[in-house]
Amino acid sequence: MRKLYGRPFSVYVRTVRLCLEEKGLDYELVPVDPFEPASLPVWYRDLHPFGKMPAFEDDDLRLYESDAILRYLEARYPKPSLLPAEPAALARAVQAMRVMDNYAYPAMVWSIFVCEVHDVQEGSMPRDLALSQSQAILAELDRWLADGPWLAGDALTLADTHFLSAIDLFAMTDIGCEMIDAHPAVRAWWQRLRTRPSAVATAFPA
Ligand SMILES: N[C@@H](CCC(=O)N[C@@H](CS)C(=O)NCC(=O)O)C(=O)O
Repeated sequence: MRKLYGRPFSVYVRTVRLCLEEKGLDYELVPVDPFEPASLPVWYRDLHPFGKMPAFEDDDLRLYESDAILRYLEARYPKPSLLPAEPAALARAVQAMRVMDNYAYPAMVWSIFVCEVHDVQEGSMPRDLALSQSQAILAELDRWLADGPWLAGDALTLADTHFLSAIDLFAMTDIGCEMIDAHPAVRAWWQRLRTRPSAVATAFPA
């Protein structure tokens, strides 16, 4: 039986859940919360030596790092395919996923969403910088969406599902909503994505 360890509010747990749901794969979500280190069972260090979420098991295979888990799922359960075969589209998908990790996650999630919604004083960067990074990210999404309805072209890929949570959380702030509204192609893509059964099934808890 596949087991995914983590909590439903985590961006990186959700990216794996979205992949599992899109591929129609059953799994058990085992609740461990690295944000409450005292609650972490001792055995969790065997699954994730760095104490983050998610960790994943498929029979005897144990993995951590969401990208490794996603690559495994894509290779082991190739239907439906969630990464393009064509080299340029594959590169675009991978590039979009790294833009989410390296720019959207720190700016949109940790510096705008967390500070505004959880009333945290200091994000991972100053607010002005986070807003200009967010603006650059939305402009890139717009540019990519000029080539097709999904971030890497004609078909939904892991790039779309990986990006969804950052936009969902950013949109929970007034400024995020305003900025998304100023990018109609991004708003339409987000609407298409967030209403998919996989997105509804893994929506962040209220
Ligand atoms: N690069 C890791 C990132 C995992 C990550 O940062 N997880 C966050 C939750 S979304 C976490 O466990 N944070 C707990 C902490 O930093 O103490 C991956 O892709 O799996």
